[in-house]
Amino acid sequence: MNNTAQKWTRESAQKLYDQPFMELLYQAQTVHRTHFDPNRVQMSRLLSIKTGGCAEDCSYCSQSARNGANLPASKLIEVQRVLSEAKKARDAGATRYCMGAAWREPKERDMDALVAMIQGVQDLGMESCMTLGMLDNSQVIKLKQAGLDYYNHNIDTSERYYPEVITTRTFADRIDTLNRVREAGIKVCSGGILGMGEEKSDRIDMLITLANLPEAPDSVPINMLMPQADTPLADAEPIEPFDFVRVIALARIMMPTSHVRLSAGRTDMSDEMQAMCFFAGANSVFVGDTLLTAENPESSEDMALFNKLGILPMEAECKAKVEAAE
Ligand code: SAM
Ligand code: DTB
Ligand code: SF4
Repeated sequence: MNNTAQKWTRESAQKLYDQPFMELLYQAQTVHRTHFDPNRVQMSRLLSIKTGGCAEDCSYCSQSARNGANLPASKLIEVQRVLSEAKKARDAGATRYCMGAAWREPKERDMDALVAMIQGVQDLGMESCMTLGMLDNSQVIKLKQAGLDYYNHNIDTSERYYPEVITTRTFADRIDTLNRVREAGIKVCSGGILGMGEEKSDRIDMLITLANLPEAPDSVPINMLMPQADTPLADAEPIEPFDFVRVIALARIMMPTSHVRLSAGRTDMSDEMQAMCFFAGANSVFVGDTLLTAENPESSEDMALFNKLGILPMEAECKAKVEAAE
């Protein structure tokens, strides 16, 4: 349980954020050590199960049909293909399999295949995660009954900045889906993107919204914008690395028992920046050379970095359960 007894205000969160860098990092690492082994990082693998042609207008995304990126739209891929990819990911060390679809929301006709994917991933002894856009109550219940462990649905930025980035849905729509997912008993994965031209206060406000949810998300992905050609954010000013690390540290302090995921954008980070993020409390990454459509570090590069830092993979809870039952 990630019950957030403390309700964060802008004042209390900003006071933490504005501390000297070393104080902030020391505090974040101290919090981190009270809840986690600082040398373990959870490893998830992503697969795009339906790519491109999305009806939403997210300014950062190559998959929006409304942006100029013109990524060809594919259909939902076959269950067997998903499961053979999931098996490869498991054999390469991933403990959670995350399936993403470029949808505003799933259609009724897709539900049976989604259920089969969840069950297949579970049978492989991995945790399952899906990110499919908005969900209604009956869809949430079907996914829960199939055994879905996590649902990813990012708030992306602050409520103030949200309409500058997306106009085809509201911040409140996002929170509604998050509440439905949590109430159905599926673990929540929600975070955002840094480097979209937002202010420091937007980054802090995004974390306040997440930490002040009725229950803080179990996973908090912090993405660094990967600028995509022919999208409105193709030329966005990159975020200063120390500012990025500060947000990771703040997320760790404000959501002490959540997994903070160093998500998209690692190909543009030095080993030293990633190490600083782990020190600041990040304890989850996506592994494998592709995210949904964009690049991620090669496995060999990640293994070399983890070996240099003495980082070991974190076991999945459900995998441990499967092994104990055998
Ligand atoms: N369509 C679903 C949705 O939007 O919820 C699921 C897939 S969507 C690609 C998942 C998340 O990936 C987005 O919410 C966003 O935070 C992140 N993302 C997408 N494009 C990105 C980019 N170019 N750089 C960094 N993060 C990105
Ligand atoms: C999240 O916060 N980041 C992942 C996952 N959730 C679904 C997606 C990153 C996408 C990066 C751009 C791409 O691969 O197209
Ligand atoms: Fe569609 Fe998701 Fe991309 Fe937005 S982020 S355009 S909803 S795939």
